[in-house]
Amino acid sequence: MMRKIISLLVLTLLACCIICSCSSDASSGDDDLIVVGVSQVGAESDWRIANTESTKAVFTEENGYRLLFDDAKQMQENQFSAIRKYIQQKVDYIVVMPISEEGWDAVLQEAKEAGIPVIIVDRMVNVDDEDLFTAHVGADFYLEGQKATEWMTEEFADAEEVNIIHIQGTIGSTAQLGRTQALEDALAENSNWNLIAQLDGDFTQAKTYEVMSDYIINSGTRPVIDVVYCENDNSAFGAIEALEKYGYTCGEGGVKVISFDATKQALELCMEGKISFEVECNPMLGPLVKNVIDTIEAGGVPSKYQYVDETVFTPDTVTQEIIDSREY
Ligand code: GZL
Ligand code: ZN
Repeated sequence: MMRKIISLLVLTLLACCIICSCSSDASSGDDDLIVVGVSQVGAESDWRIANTESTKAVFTEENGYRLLFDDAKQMQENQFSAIRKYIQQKVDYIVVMPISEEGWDAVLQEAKEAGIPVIIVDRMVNVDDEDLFTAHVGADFYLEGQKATEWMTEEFADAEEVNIIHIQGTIGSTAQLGRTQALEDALAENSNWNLIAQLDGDFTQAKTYEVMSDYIINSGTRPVIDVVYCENDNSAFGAIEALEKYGYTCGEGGVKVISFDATKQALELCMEGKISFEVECNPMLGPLVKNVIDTIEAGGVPSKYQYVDETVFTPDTVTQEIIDSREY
């Protein structure tokens, strides 16, 4: 008798597992929504938050989508598990904002074998086979860096020596690699430019404040700083906080802070003169990603690489009107 009850229990349990596993199949939902699984880096910066908002704003039920969203909290492992979860759920598309360039071949191969198109957004992946993704929507980070170094070349054309502190973003991310390469190439071109420190600010205000403060405190004699090249705005906020805490002024007659992203808060600081040069990096990529998916849904082939146009700002060009009109 007991044996019968146990086997009945096991059978019921088995039946439940089968039912719930297929109901977790996203594409078998009872609607004809296009299911998009998004793996986002995290929420490390204002830029990232705007990028997330731009993505959520387009993949709505009214637009015909069901959005599955995962915040990886800046850990690549979490991105891998999110993508594998989406594959299991048989989503229609996978969108990845990769935290760094390396390590993606295996998980993207699994998505390819599952027949799920992958769209890479913002930063890039460095994979052997570029067929592992359908399209990349992002920016030219080296060009962004070049815009900054061209400004530096003009700004310091008559300077004897230029002492530069370089605050890098998340090491290994395309944004860091491109913006760093541009600065390092310009350093090689200008023998009177001195890289007095290269610090990892990880794209956050807190980390940059910490490494910048440590550098100033442990420098012994007070360092002469002409430029702080910050690879994003949140790093610039942390650098300015530390510089002012230790008696430096930022702007005309003081330290020239360069930054990337052009968030509203940064443009306010630029208008105040505390940020001397601001390179826009556009986070509003949601519509471009939706356009890629809509093209595929309509039977078309999206262009493989799509860059967004981006501009620059200085204290002379930024106005309150520009700031008020910005989306992020
Ligand atoms: C750039 C993006 C960078 C931003 C940072 O496209 O990857 O990551 O510049 C963000 O603010 O953290
Ligand atoms: Zn950009």
